[in-house]
Amino acid sequence: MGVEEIAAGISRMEIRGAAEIARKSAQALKEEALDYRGRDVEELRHLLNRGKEELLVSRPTAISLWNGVQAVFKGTQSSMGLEELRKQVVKNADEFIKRSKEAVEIIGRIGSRRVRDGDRILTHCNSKAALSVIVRAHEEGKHIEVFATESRPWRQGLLTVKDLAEAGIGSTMIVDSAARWLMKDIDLVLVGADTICSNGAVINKIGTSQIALAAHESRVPFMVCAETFKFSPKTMYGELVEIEERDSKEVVRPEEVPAITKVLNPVFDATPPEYIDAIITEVGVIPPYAAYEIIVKELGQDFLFEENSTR
Ligand code: RUB
Repeated sequence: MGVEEIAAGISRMEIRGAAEIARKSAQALKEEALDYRGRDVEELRHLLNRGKEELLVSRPTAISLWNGVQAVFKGTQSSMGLEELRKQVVKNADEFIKRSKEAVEIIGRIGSRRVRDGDRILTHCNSKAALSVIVRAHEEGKHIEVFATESRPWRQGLLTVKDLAEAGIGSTMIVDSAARWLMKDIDLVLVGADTICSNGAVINKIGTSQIALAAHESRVPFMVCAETFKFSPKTMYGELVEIEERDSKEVVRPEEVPAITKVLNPVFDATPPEYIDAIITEVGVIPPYAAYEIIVKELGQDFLFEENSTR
């Protein structure tokens, strides 16, 4: 699939989840480079930059997408010839995709150590990183009970219960508003992340912060499972995270509400670091306050000063 198709698929939510949209975007840029039949390096560079712009606007909140695209452009200096540029883009994309898949596996291994036999776990939306921890704990023979929120309006909870069933794990689905009611019976909350800010705040599916608040109130550990490419270098330089607002028709049909009624559909929210007990990454379990260090060590800061890098 080309850049246009991938960007459209991401916008329409056919391709979703912070890690997957980043991997598919890297793959699309790689294919753009491989499919180029011309002989003009500047033309290829232009096509790749145009593709990057198109992909970046397809879903504005997840920094994973931005980090993935940045990774593809790493080391592509203006002095490069056509074949050199093509090779570098392909190499970068392959490396990013490989490393991002490995990260999910490592997060599973590290995170499962925090799951005890008999734990009742609550998860929200559909995070492959959070599921990796749950599935690994199950494979290790821990008897766990899993509760999944419906996650309106897209009902990603249905994907989660299917993913769990495929791994042989039975689960219980609840409506989003039942999360606080259920919290008295929960031992651990595990969620994913779309973006982690330099102050440790976590941006994830709308409703995550309410669950974190309820967990905090009940003293239930609230942990975020996230690869290092979910951390945002942009926030280190003062940029705020744009919270995507989608079509209100995803929530309700226009004819179902009075004409003077507005319907809002923000799809992500921010959970402050004080409600987060730990972030499980592929480089270890960290407190949210260590986000700044992860950004500096794992993502570097130099590229922020490159041309167009803050897009
Ligand atoms: C998905 C969502 C997930 C994160 C992390 O939202 O909020 O929790 O993206 O997912 P949407 P992963 O369905 O709107 O993309 O761990 O798979 O990267």
